[in-house]
Amino acid sequence: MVDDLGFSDIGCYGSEIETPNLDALASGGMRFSQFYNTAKCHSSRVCLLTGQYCIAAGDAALNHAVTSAEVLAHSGYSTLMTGKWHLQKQPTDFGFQKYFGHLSGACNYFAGDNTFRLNGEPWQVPQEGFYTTTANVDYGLKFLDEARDREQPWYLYVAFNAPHAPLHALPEDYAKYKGKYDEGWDVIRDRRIAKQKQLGVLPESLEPSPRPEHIPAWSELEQWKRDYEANRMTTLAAMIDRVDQEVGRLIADLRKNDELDNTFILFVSDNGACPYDRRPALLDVEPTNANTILGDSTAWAWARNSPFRYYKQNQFEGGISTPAIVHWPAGLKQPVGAIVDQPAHLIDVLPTLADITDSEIPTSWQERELRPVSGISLKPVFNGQQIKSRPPIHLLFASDRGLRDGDWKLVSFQSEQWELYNVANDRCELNNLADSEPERLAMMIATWNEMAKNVLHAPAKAFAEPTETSGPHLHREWTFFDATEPEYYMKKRAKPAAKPRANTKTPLSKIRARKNTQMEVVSNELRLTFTGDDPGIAMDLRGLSLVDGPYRVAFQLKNDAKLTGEAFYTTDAKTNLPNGERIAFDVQSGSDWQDIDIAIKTSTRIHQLRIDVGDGPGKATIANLQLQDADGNTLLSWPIQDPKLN
Ligand SMILES: [Ca+2]
Repeated sequence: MVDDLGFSDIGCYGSEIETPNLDALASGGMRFSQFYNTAKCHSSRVCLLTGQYCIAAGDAALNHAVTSAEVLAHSGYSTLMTGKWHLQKQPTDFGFQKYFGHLSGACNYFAGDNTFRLNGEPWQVPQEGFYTTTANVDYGLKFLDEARDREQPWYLYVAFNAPHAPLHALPEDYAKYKGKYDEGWDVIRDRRIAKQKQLGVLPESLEPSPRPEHIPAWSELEQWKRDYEANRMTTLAAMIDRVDQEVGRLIADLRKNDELDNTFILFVSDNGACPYDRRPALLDVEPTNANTILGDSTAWAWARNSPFRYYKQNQFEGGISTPAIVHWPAGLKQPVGAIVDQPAHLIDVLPTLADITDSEIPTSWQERELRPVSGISLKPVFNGQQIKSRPPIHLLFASDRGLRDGDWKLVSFQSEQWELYNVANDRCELNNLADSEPERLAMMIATWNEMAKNVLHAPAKAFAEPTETSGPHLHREWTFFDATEPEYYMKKRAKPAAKPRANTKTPLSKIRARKNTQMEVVSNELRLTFTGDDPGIAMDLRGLSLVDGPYRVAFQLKNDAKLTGEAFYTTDAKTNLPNGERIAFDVQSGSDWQDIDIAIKTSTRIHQLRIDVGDGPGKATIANLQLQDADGNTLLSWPIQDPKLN
């Protein structure tokens, strides 16, 4: 799995970036043209590993799921992983016998971070000669050799962090692409779409989405912006080329060991290209070292998701469509090089792995309450068959929603009005049929809600009524192309006008009790009495200056009931709780103080935070509530002691 790679970012899906090793897997295997991820990092990893939708599986806690590593270990496989984890605990807690990589969602490619682990133990990143993409394969090859020594079949999950920001390329890869993107995004995108049609990845008749209003024509850009933008894409291309080179090292190793024909290989991306521009523009730099960091570009994300609309996090086709290559000469009965247009999703991976290895997916597991797998085995596709019917594919990340049912797609941008498309002839989602197909629209909305409730077990926040769509879809962290100076280039856009919220009287940063909760503040303790559903506390941090994440939320808790605690947070100012990201944490019953420590694995700042520790009615006491940085330094503590902040 690669990270934040766009649909058209590799050669066999239309790219000009040189990816001969991946292209060879495709031409010697098969490709899917409608394979879906979840549009976001951690949720895609949950689906890939568990066969379930992210929320159903217990989100990052995985407490309602078993992983593919656990299933295959039970069948006698050596289970190996390298790269980005981005979930709770560690891979070695979820069935991987060997693990090298970083637990975090992203890190400096040359310097790493302090979340690296080797087989469960902290691992110090070397100060010289380190690059994550390469290190992942160094350890992958080592683990394979060890598994061969044990004469066991093996399962290796390589989770590259590339080409996720920060944009960082090895000097030799960077040099290869320098000057290659001076023509700009309009030309590159047109060329990619032409190649996609010529390859047969997309139909000749497909009408690509036009350049959206929030992206300027390359020809209109000032020279410094062109230079800066070309440099960003040069770096991205170099990072993707490096992934291909490292995949090539893996393939060479399999070939050398006479394992290539009978190894099932799947290549996918966790979400579409990322539009969030979170770094100031640096001009005249080469990001080929730990100290020079560039961020993502909204316009290049548009070109990289050719020919689709929108980006990472959005449930439009640009956010959720991934290249998906399967290589398995001994097992595939599809014509060599076939391109299959049957829809598939990352939830299908575990059922497929279980099917082709004759493994059983357990229905019970110690200390976990398992929920049923939602994916289906893709083995019939490998056998050259058409899957006649499959349940609708449910799409949800934070407030972005969608549903793929047969030829039809229901989609909503950040819970704005539902839109309806016939993707059989309008995969680029250009002709909204919501008004002309009211019955189908209502039926699909009902299905979306029913699945969110009964399949995902999504919290009530997921069902919030859509808001009116007024004007074009926008996000405040998309590149600010109107900037006249580099330092303003990533400036946050003005927040689009939002409906006033019921609790706008809440003072900034002040803690408040949620509905059905009474709170008494005594010294540094928060004494909570729950009188009904959804009890807990919420903090609004939007008026504060706050360093970027990751963070920890730490507190002591005394609670008279056993339950699962939940924390929610938002990473953009536009999203309001109850929308946002969810983290579950364990709470023990009893009268003793428990130490609660919740990791918030975001690389950006958080805006709102909510903690539910009860399941009402009941009582709980929270003491020493703090927001800390990843190193445990206190950033904020509640009740707020500084009167200025109250
Ligand atoms: Ca990602």
